[in-house]
Amino acid sequence: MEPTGKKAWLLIRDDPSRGWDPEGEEGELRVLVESLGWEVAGVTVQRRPKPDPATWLGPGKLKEIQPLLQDHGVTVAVASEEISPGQKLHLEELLGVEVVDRTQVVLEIFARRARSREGKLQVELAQLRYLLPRLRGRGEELSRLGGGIGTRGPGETKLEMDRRRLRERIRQLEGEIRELRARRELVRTGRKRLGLPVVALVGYSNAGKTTLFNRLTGEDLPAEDRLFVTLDPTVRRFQLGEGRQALLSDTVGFIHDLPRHLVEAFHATLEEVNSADLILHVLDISRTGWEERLEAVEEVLGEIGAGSIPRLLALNQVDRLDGGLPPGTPGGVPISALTGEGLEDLRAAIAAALDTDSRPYRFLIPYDMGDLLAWIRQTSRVAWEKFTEEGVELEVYCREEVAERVQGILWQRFRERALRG
Ligand SMILES: Nc1nc2c(ncn2[C@@H]2O[C@H](COP(=O)(O)OP(=O)(O)OP(=O)(O)O)[C@@H](O)[C@H]2O)c(=O)[nH]1
Ligand SMILES: [Mg+2]
Repeated sequence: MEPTGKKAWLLIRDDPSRGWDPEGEEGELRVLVESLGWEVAGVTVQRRPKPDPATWLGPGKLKEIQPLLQDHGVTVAVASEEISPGQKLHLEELLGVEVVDRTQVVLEIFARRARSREGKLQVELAQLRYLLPRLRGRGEELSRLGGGIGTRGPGETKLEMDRRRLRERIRQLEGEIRELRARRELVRTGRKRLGLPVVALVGYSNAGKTTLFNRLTGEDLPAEDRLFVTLDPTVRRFQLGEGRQALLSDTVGFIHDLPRHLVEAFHATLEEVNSADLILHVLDISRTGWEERLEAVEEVLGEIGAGSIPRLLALNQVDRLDGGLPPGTPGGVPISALTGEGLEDLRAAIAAALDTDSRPYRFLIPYDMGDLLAWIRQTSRVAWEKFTEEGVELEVYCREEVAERVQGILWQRFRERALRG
């Protein structure tokens, strides 16, 4: 846990139409705020289907809690959803303390967790895009940016100058991210040439994606009981059983209402998910609120354009269940990434899911083409093999692109032989 800093008061707008119960909302906001090392001194929930345009929560309620904040020595109030710059200003006036919203909290967690250059650039971009419409001429928000002092043009106010610098920095970041994105695209193309299908792990933050990734690939990436431990995508080979292999990618976890700025800025990272052959959705089935988390992940998948990629659901953390699976559990493979329970079933289910767009092909592979034979065995399900005089004859179920490649290699070999006479 990071060193304690602020004393926070949570403000929650309970909106029945959002389908989130206020306890779930409160629990998650508390975890988010505590991840920053802030202490939660109290919570106020107001049932309010529509936010007040000026003050977000009702002004009466706010006046009522103002002295409470004073008594508890609260230094910051946290709004449970993104609020407008005007609402923030009014809230600060009414409450007499700094007000931040959930988006800012999430952005700050991301900023603290980012390790790679790409991760840092993406977080900074998201933060600046959030900040730009909120600059109010105080200029102090810019102190985080550090760096040189821009020169003021003739007649330009401090605020205008700050905005201009911010826009310049945003443009610069967008350019750098574009370059990184192009490089990532190249790496993906290279991977495609391996011919192995790509399985992308997705899921709510803290569901157990990295723990499962480590189990399946034998890696040792950090997995912890905190939100947003993973920010950078990692891709590794893993075994599907019967000698078959695929690539597995681990990436940033989702939460409900993932700030729009983050989804946009993390496009390069999220493209790992978009380009997958199969999405393996890891759901923590042991904790209440899994329905909402399932829904939230589906929503983000839709937002990033991955809605039509085939899914497989892994019902994780079954070791924590007392009885069986909770009523209404959707179809999926029950597993425990921690104990390893169910992982063989999961591998088989992944293989089967990848086979859905496979068709049967028959090949004859000469004995001196051992590499090709090994590659076919890794990428495809072998129905039968026969050792004949000319080579190994086999029937496999594979995707068209794999079959085309094998046929291409065999054809080239045939031509070389024919030319030599
Ligand atoms: N009991 C139990 N705990 C698990 C299981 N899978 C993961 N955990 C724990 O849950 C916590 C989160 O696991 P991670 O693998 O970091 O989760 P994640 O989905 O990668 O999370 P982010 O990267 O933060 O989005 C860790 O403390 C794990 O030890 C499981 O099957 N059973
Ligand atoms: Mg992780």
